[in-house]
Amino acid sequence: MLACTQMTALSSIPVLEGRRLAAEAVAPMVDSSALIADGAALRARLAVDGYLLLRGIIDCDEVMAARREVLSRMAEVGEIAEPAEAALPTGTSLRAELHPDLGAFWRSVSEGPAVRLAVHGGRARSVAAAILDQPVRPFDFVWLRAMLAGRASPLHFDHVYMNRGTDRVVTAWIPLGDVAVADGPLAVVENSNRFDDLTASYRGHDVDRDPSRPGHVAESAFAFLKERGARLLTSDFRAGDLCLFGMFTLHGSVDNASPAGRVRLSVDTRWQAADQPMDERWSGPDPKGHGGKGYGALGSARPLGAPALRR
Ligand SMILES: O=C(O)CCC(=O)C(=O)O
Repeated sequence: MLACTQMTALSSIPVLEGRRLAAEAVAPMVDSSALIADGAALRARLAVDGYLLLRGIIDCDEVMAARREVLSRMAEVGEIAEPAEAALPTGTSLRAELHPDLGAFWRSVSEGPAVRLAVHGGRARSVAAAILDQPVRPFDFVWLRAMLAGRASPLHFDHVYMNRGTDRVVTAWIPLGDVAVADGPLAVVENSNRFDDLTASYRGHDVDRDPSRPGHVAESAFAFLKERGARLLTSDFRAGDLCLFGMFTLHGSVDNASPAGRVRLSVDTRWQAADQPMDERWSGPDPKGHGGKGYGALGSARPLGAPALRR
């Protein structure tokens, strides 16, 4: 039974590709928190909606400790002004001078003890186990993102980046702190888990084996949504919230349009069935990542303000 879900109005209409969406092109994600104690209901809801928004899953103190840990490392390299909690960029960066191995620096931030506790801790694990209905293990690699005002992630399926192990993988998107719509949170395309033509065209694509074809939807998101008659779903996320989705739910983020210019922090992690093979790019003590570049291939591993990367 799929009752007990909630929709809360969005605090603002998201901006995408520098333009505000039409009000009718966007809607709030459904809040499925009421189903948390019922694994079968969570799985059924995920199968229907393609995502699960679950509020207050991770201990808020743990999330805020992770946020402080990341911001203090970015303040150390001169990118975030003091007090670092405000997450305001200085407009300059000493990251490349102080840490010529940018991948090693971002790996050290991503492996910070507070970050790891928040994103791989017991609450996140037990939700992932309920979704996959068996014991789970996380990818060792985590995607820590520091998104400047004006930035967003393009629409994509996760499958194309991580399909060398098993298909039994779920993504967990975790805001490090409150991320209101204006801060540029995660967004999913409504019903995209049922875009069978698109799933068929991306299934089996591996962005590292075939770099000639991008992993993301190359056309404008505005045109894409119009063509499909689909809405973009997002939310005002609070510290402790979690959004889960499968490998074939189209998602990205909306523009960080923070009036204050605040940096948006989040981590996306992956959980998979523990008894299944793992994609070798994302496992082990020093995951190889895309093209063997490890954390160095992540856009956020570059000095804050460096041009965005798209794959
Ligand atoms: O946080 C973002 O901007 C994108 C997140 C994402 O692509 C993911 O969670 O897979």
